[in-house]
Amino acid sequence: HKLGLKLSTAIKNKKIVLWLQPQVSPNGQIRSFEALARWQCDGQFVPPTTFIKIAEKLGLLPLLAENLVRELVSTLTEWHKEHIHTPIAFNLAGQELMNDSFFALLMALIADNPWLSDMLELEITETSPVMTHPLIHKRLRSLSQYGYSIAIDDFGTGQASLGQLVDIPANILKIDRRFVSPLPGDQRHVDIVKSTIQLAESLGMKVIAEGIETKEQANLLAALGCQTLQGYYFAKPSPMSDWTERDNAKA
Ligand code: G
Ligand code: G
Ligand code: MN
Ligand code: NA
Repeated sequence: HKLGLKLSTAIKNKKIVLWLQPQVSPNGQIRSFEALARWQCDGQFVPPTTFIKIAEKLGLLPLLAENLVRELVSTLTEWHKEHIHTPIAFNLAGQELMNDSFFALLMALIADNPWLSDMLELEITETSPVMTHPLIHKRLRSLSQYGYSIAIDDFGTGQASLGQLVDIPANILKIDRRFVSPLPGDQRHVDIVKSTIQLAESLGMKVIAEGIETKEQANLLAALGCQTLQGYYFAKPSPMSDWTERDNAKA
């Protein structure tokens, strides 16, 4: 339909861009960023979940993912030259990883730029059914062997959370905001988050809490041992240039 046509033009003309949201230490220092795709269509932002679904139907998801990852690598290359060592996490849909040429691109990027392994992280969401596909597991193992950091996004919201920890060579676990929002008041959620942080630690994984909107949530998560925090309380996602031009990435 009409939105599909506009989307196809937008993808081909690289009108979909990445915004960055910082991931900070408990005292607010930027440790890394998450890249989030943004498309403004006729002055209105279309949610990424909507345009990614349409792009997939149109067979344009691999092209979109390729454009976005190339944009990210070009920013990271600039940062690398300026000795800015702040990693950026890229969201990877299962269908993107199933695509042979996009997977080959990810492998080639790191083969050509070995320093990328410390700078480009991959976030995979466990909610996608394709994530249980053996080919996905195989490819994630290859990407991990090549040096990519792999984060399990939205942890706890999928059907096979614990199974993923066994099957996927992830080194970062992201606690979904549905567990963070009820903090600090709801004791059951406090207990779940506390156990998740302990689980991640015992597996040698780094843990990131998402969706932090209050000082109380930030303080509690830090007290529970979560060393990396992300959410509107610290900063909303904003255009890449906000973080490069102001030199905030150096913080
Ligand atoms: O930015 P926002 O919170 O509206 O993102 C909504 C969803 O879209 C999140 O689940 C996020 O992971 C996903 N998303 C955002 N940007 C990208 C992207 O570049 N690629 C993929 N595959 N998913 C993205
Ligand atoms: O599924 P994923 O974790 O990739 O989705 C991240 C989404 O969460 C992004 O679309 C981002 O805009 C949104 N987000 C980031 N921080 C907050 C927050 O503090 N509160 C809420 N409600 N959403 C957030
Ligand atoms: Mn994410
Ligand atoms: Na999430």
